[in-house]
Amino acid sequence: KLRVLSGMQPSGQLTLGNYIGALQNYVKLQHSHECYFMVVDLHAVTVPQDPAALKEQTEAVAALYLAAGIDPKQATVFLQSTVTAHAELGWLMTTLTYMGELERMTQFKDKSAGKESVGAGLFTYPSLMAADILLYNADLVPVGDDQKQHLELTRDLAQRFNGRYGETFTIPEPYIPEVGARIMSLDDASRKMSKSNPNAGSYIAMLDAPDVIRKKISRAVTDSGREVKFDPQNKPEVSNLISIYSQCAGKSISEIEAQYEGQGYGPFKKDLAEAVVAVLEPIQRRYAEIRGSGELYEVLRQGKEKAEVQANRVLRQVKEKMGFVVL
Ligand code: AQP
Repeated sequence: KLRVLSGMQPSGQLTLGNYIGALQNYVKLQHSHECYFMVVDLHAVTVPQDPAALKEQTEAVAALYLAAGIDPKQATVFLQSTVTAHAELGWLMTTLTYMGELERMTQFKDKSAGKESVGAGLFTYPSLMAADILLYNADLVPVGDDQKQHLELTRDLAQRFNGRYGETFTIPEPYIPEVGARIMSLDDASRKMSKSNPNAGSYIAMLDAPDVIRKKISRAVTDSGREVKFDPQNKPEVSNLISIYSQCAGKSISEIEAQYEGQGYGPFKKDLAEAVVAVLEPIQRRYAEIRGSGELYEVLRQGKEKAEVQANRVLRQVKEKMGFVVL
């Protein structure tokens, strides 16, 4: 079986973008692949986090994995910080990474833009992400479009290590969905939907109540036209909504265009909201059950144990190859 690894940051509430771009693919892949899905809490602290909020969000992301359909019997679900090999290999990968490579990362440029001071961890984050993936010799990494560049760097680092120290790492491939890899903000179609956006109207959180979802969609920016037409260049806002609709309702883009021909945006937005609610409501119900049941920590403990076996094996190999004394 091919091996899959991916993760999400508990840096806010998971959004519909996280779900469509990544989480729903995790759920699909678990049946055919050996999967490791983690909550990347060490990445979340690359920007300041309130400790109580971090803990709550970490539990929420893990519970949402399960609520969305990840079965801990099929896939290993764990918290990154509980498997200490991540931090260790992360450091070793940092030493292998060139400053210029990190300077080219667009996510760093976006997240540091206009800030007076940013933590060094925000800059070196891609090296830790490489470690996350390489520790499991993952073949496939399901991610949204925004992570493509980081994954390229992971591949370069794996090749560099293998070249210098001998074949060690599998070179991972990205697994990027054709539709929905980049869901845009509801208030600005030039920016991706992001859980850390301070404007809650810009995203749909997976845990938003149905009425909140309806309100956010009715307020989503469109254009002054009235044609429901997929044309990302000229109609980025409407095209984004069509992508969301297509993913949530399982309809093709041309079906949606035909369905709303000549009707304007009103009926389209109404149905879109119901399609989103239909996807998220059952997940929210399961989420409430999971948070109430107390099973989460046990799942995460077992996940940690399984992940550790694999990660420690690779870390040991790496340290031996680099010339550390391994006792
Ligand atoms: N807008 C999006 N459309 C499709 N996929 C997306 N992903 C993120 N935003 C979108 C994918 O979700 C996974 C988890 O992302 P992450 O937690 O590692 O952080 P991120 O990529 O930086 O996502 P956010 O939501 O924008 O978080 P913050 O605001 O904390 O930076 C990844 O696979 C990502 O591609």
